[in-house]
Amino acid sequence: MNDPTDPPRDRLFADDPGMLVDFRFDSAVARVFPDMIRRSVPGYGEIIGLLGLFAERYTQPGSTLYDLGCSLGAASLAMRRRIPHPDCRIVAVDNAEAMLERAREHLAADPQPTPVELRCADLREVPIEDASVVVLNFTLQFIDPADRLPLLERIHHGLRPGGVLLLAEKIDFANELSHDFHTGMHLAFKRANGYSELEISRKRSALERVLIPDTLEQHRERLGWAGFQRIETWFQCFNFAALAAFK
Ligand code: GEK
Repeated sequence: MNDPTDPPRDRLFADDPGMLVDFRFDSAVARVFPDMIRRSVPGYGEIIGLLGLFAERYTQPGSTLYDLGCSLGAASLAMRRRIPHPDCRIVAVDNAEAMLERAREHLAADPQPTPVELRCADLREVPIEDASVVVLNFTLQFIDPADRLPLLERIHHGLRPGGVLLLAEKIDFANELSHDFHTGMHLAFKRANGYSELEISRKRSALERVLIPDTLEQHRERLGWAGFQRIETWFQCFNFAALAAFK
């Protein structure tokens, strides 16, 4: 039986014909987002928790942390719990007001002292300054491929020496066998989490032109072009991976 305090269940692609167009981060998505991402992205909860650990280790005194494409603020909340310095702040950015509205509520209910500035803006236009940690958690994949390198260059420029970019993405595979294996396992993960074939195929069509994944090799190469010195892959589950890129 469902606990009445459970987050609302994602049935967007089961019964909303409006979602048959391109995927949008609107109020319907914001309402079910925690359930949607947990049932769709293997390792999401683990990654969010570990972002807190990165913040604990890599936040520099007096610096700014950025959460770009913050959605409901999960990464900001995880980092805020473990930032070891009292004089830091977090800038959390999203261009979907419906997502930010809920992020505002979640942050207000959280007692941690680090200030979080929520900005409704296109993350491509937000200045990155005096940063020690920058998070792009499942967000770069939604940015126009032509804008990805300039964004990473700006992030690199805005990081202090020793600062880190934490990048998590859905990934593609150049090798067909690898592609089929990982996407097949992801499909099994979604089925096991209660999504029907219809929901899975409708969501795939809605995301087709909106979420464009790169391979891990493309990510590593581009991060190198942007100036990052050292790149570590610290998580992978099927076609989802997380990287830490150090300045
Ligand atoms: C999490 N990081 O829970 N400018 C600002 N925001 C954008 C842009 C843009 N150009 N494009 C997309 N977004 C979160 C999860 S979700 C991932 C990130 C997913 C925002 C968009 O509005 C959405 O909130 C977020 O990026 C992507 O750790 O839904 O798979």
